[in-house]
Amino acid sequence: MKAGFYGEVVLNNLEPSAENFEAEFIAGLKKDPKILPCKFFYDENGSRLFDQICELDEYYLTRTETKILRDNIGEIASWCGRECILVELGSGQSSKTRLLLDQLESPVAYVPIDISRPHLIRAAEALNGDYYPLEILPICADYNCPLSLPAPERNPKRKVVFFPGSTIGNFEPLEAVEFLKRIGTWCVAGDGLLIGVDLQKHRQILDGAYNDSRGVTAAFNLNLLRRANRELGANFVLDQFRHRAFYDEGKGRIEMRLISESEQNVFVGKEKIGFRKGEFITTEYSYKYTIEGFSDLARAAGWQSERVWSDENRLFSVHYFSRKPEELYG
Ligand code: AVI
Repeated sequence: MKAGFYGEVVLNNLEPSAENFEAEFIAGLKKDPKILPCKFFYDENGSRLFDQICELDEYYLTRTETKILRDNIGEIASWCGRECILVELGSGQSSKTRLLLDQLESPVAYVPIDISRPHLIRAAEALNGDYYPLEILPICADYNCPLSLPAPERNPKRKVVFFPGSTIGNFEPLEAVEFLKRIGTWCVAGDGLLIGVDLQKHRQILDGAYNDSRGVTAAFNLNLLRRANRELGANFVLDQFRHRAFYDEGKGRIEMRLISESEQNVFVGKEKIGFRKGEFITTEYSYKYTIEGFSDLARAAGWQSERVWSDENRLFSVHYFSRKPEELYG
């Protein structure tokens, strides 16, 4: 533990059980076409591979969002206001959070929520002490499931939900509306949502970002099968599946797939799953929006657009929304 440590970081553990993984995994493979929820990417190895993706030259999202945050951090912090409680969804390494915490005026508490427990604990402990007397209240959970937030010791003036990385793009648009509505139930009128959203752009840039030349995204995608082998006793032969991501311009989304190289049967526990040669599992959608399109989506969920920041090439956007009073969206 480091010097200046402010008490123990106490983890609120709502980590999903292994049974959830097994049931949802098998159900997804029995669908036609086969599809798995992308939240299963993030075991410890998957989270580490995702961190590596974020450092790739081709994966412009992380560095562009970081630059937007850095270039506008004073203004962003003033939208958040003084003595806020910052709730971060899918906090990972909490690296962008430091930019905010360095600039926020007397933040009361930081609540990182992440599905990967080791990752979350490491990140929370690394922050703890550096921002004394900020309370750090980590929650290990699938933030898609209902959860209630812990009460900090001091009363915050405003709650700000921070959802960077364009993870909102991994929801189908209607699910994204439902999700943003649910986030709204944690909030009162005037609370904030600071959210990173990837923008629609030339397909060549997107193809490169999701089919990187070093094969890190391929390893990240295939890790899902490796995880099933380890945790569910499945017998996927990894080199019998190939990663491929492509951009569907009409739908404005990247589709990530694992394509079967041969006709084969795979066991997941006692379940036998058949694959035709060329048949694929969809493992992720990553929607890309226009600024207006995303503002409309958030408005439908009860959030009012206040300010949008972007980079000079219009690759990525960071939005600040306020929770509308209930009578305006109910
Ligand atoms: C976490 N999420 C926003 C990433 C994305 O870009 O959709 C996940 C990812 N998949 C492949 N590369 C990165």
